Amino acid sequence: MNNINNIRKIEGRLNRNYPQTKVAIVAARFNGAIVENMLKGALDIFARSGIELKNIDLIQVPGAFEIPLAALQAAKTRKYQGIVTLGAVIRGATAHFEYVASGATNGIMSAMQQTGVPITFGVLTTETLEQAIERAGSTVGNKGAEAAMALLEMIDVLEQIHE
Ligand code: INI
Repeated sequence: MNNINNIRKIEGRLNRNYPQTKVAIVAARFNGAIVENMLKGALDIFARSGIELKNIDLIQVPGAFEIPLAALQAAKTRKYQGIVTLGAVIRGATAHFEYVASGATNGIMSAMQQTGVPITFGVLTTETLEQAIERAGSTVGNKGAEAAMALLEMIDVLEQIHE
């Protein structure tokens, strides 16, 4: 009988450190107070995972719509093992919510697929400012921290796939 325990299993390890890993954070300035809280969450995860500050580049762009281009160009340099994107698109605040939100989402996915560099999605898309605040470190977690954790997991998974 085949034993599932004999299968080589690849998944992100929670107990490893990332002292050599270089990452970029692409953050939108639009809704800056929200994004700043997500940035704090992401930096906290990186610090706890042994990523050194000198190995983190923060790339700031005007809004979520500009995130994909900056992420794509950063990925193309091959300097980073992974990229976190941070932004907040709030429906209440804009008539062109759908365009900005879907432009950011599709563009980030496309940048990742074009380059093979993991890029995680820390872009909030919410109905209201209150929902954004809740997800940026108050009552419903911190989407920036989640995106940083997902990035570390993907970096580890990709390293193991290539081993
Ligand atoms: N950018 C955001 O990051 N969040 C928003 O909620 C938003 N709104 O409301 O419009 C927003 N707009 C700016 C957009 O991302 C571009 O910077 C702008 O259109 C210039 O290209």
